[in-house]
Amino acid sequence: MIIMSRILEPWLTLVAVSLMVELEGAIGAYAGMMSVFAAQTTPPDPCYDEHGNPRRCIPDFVNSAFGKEVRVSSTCGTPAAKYCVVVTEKAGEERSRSCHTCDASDPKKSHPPAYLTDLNNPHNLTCWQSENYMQYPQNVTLTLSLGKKFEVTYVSLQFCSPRPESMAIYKSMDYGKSWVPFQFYSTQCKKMYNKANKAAITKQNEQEAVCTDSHTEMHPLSGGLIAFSTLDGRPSAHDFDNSPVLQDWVTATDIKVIFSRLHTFGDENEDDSELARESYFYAVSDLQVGGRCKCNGHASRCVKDREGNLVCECKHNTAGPECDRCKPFHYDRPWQRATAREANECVGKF
Ligand SMILES: [Ca+2]
Repeated sequence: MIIMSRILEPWLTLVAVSLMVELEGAIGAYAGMMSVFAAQTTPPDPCYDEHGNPRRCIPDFVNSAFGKEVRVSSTCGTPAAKYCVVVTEKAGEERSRSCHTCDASDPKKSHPPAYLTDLNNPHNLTCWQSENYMQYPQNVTLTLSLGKKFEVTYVSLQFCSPRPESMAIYKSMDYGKSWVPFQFYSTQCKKMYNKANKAAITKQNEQEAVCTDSHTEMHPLSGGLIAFSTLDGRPSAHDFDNSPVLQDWVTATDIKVIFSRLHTFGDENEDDSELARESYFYAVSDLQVGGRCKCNGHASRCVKDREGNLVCECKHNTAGPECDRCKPFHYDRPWQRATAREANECVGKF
């Protein structure tokens, strides 16, 4: 035993030393990581300059739809149903269809609404899909609540099916009580939405939705995109700071997309209409709502409050979910939105 321990001792010492070195290395790395975290959690406050003077600050640009629940009026798979995808369509050639099953009870064959706002991996697209042949005058509706007011820059949809022949994007500013149109897409704007195709936007109608026949072609049969840019073509966009009309136009608490009419090859009324109708549905791999949490220039981020609601982390002596008023005892001048030049902080005498 004594001999054994003498032989073991140096070895044990060696193990102990190397363990110490490893531990120290780990602690060093850990300390390094901690200082990185510290630097991340306490950066200089973007709402104040280096002299402590207030300045405009805005939350990061995000896809505010990501991970949020979308309420959908029609989803395939309850009960399980066959659907077909047109796989070849060349001039003069027969269309060929590849058929599959949508089954909500089988994770490998389901196409739930959660697939609209999950992580968008281009190599492994996950698609929400409607029931077959929800054709006009039936429509299919997607409704998304952002949880608070956002300033929306764009709304985009990436399709797994052909893009719709007619669809509309609406927004709400009062959590879904009332809706106003954002944009219409249709090959027949006048007939479907009573709007002229590609009407000009002037300073007088900057808050009006436009209809366009762009991006309404049936092709590509999969992978097509619809991207609505809220400020595109609106005259005051370059002077957004001084345009209450456009500030209002881009503000939304909820987004609704209504698919009104499916593109078809015109074969759904033929003898084998059953098979044809199984080829027509809406399918979307990604719904994005790009924008910033609306804080009127008085907060650099939004956080969850005690009730779990998303709210601005207000600075400049402001308060309210959108920093849209002065906090108590700071009413010495009226509340104002911050601009690039002026923070317009609330002030009070003490
Ligand atoms: Ca997806």
